[in-house]
Amino acid sequence: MKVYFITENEYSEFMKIHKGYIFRAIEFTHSLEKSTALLSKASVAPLAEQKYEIWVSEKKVKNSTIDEVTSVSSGNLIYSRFEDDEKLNLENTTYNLYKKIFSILKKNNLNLVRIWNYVPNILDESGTLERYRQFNIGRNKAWEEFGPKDTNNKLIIPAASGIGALGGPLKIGVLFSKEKPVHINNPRQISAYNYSNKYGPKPPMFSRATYLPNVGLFISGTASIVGENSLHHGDHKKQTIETMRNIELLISKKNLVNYGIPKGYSLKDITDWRIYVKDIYGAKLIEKTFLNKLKENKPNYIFLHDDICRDNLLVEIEGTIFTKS
Ligand code: 3EB
Repeated sequence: MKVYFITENEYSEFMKIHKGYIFRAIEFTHSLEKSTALLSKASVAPLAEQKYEIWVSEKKVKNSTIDEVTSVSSGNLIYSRFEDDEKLNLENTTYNLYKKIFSILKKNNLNLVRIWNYVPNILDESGTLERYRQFNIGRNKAWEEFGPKDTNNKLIIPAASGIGALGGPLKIGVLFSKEKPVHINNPRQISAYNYSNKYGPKPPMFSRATYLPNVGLFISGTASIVGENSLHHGDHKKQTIETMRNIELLISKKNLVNYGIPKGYSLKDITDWRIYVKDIYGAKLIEKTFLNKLKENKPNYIFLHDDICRDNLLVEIEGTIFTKS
């Protein structure tokens, strides 16, 4: 798999060239439209000319509908998209979408690799509870009731991102695999599913990364959090450095060896990045700090403007290391 970030001008030619091999195509847009069969629309504003993220597979892909859910498969991997308008409330919508995810997971004997949650108006607290917290209650409830469990009866929790969207339906993208992945946490950070109730009545359900042998390492949305607390309030530069430090340790040999993974990685191994920036005025400094850290290695990244799930977080960074077997 290879991930490309492309501009409006390049889009139609690119799709023509790679026809039949497109595993995942996302447009980051100000619009609130529903996704179409071949193009996911994330209502997240692009900050640079690159506004499409396209995953191109080496093998021909198969487009299908699994239980009315738009899905694509390529070898060991399956990607499915779930979206729904909020009929009752966000908690209930989240619960129902996750219930559906778990039913497909079990029926088709799949594993969870990585999840992207696009939560409309994530920080809004005009209702009973901040919307990210409502989302977490629904997600947690579905997980407790229907989530996958290991042989010790412990919940299996994959990598994820939980980010804001400008509006529209709740959208969830799920990467499944036929082979068993390994879910990884970070010794600098409390596992998100063990966060205290300081951050909401129910914790967010995700691990810090997921490793899928012969495919790659999927790094969750990572922020300037150490332990469970946000560090460097108001400081774009320091939050970026702290975030990169978290990723560095997460993917290092020192951490991965505890999960039976034969080697470690460094930041330059990350094949594609997403950077979410809360304030446009902080974008230049965040980008400079990010590029500085990678030195001579020119990263493949997309730069997005988005609310992050805690008001004091100014930047969130995620990435993937696609390995060749
Ligand atoms: C954090 O570390 C930052 O709710 O699925 C990162 C990745 C974050 C995933 C999610 C939230 C989620 O807590 C926020």
